[in-house]
Amino acid sequence: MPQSPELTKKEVDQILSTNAILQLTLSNNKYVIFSDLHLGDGKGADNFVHNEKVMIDSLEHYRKNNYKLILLGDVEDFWQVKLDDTRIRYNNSIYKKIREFGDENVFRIYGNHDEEWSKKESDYKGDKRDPAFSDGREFGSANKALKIIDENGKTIILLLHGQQGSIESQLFSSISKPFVWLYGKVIEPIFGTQKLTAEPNTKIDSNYEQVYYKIALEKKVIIITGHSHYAIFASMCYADKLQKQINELQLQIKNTKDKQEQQRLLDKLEPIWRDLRIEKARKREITPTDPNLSPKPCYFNSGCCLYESGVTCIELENDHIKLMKWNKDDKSSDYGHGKISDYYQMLQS
Ligand SMILES: [Mn+2]
Repeated sequence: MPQSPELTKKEVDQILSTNAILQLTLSNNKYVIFSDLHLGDGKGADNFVHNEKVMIDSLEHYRKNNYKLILLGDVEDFWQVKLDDTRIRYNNSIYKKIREFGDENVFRIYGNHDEEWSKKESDYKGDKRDPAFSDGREFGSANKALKIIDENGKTIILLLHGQQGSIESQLFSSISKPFVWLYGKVIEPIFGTQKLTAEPNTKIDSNYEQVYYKIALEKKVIIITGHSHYAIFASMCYADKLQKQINELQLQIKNTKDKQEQQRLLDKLEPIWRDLRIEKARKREITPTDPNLSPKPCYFNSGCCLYESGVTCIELENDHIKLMKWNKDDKSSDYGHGKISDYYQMLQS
């Protein structure tokens, strides 16, 4: 589905110009941003379930270190599974770990696969309460976007899932129910049955990153999205980071005589290769921004929680921003970090 630059800009303009968007401050605060878990029911179509443990461990880490949690959309996959079934599967694991942050420390932004959280009116017949919170809030309680402001109230960072401006989201905003309880009634005549069997990480148009990058440049604001399942730090893609890691490890292997050490490095190399192969297979090895220029560090993407080897997230701590990868085997790794004020300043010139 194409990403319309005009539509995206219009929607971002609207979000930037309204005071009705939740605002958070950076100073003395720590936030961790996760998106695109696509929680299902733990069965065959659930692409998240293999990362359940690493997700629990990372949530535990951030809660213990006093982070606030930002859920940047597509936490559930209502296109495939009903909330009641997702709740049954994850209530005592992922949702429990989220609730442990405390309701006041969790901020939910809705995406296109969990858009139901935006809707006060829903035909869903099941339990509409949000399992990410203890206070019983229901559909209609989530945020469209979130602004990180400085001490003068100026927006430094805009956070949104990223479905804004996609033709698909335009189509479905007029339909008040998700796929799964509409099968065969509305969706099928529009897309045919093929669309319904697609994996949850739907193909996002290749101009997606460029569109948000250009808007960030134009609006002179740092933008963080999810949605594409494509982790980006400071306008640089995840595949570039993986390639850099591989090069470094290969050099180490070459310079090592010790057979055991060589094997250890090779074992380390294997999952990184695997992730890079996946990135390449999904044609995500693209330069997300203008290939003719060195990109300004204004666009970030939290990636997703569906990687074969783990999950990615973005940390904000005072003036620092970091892209983290939590691996199933060897804990966490830093995929890029820097100072928000530096990046913001570079954007103003
Ligand atoms: Mn999405």
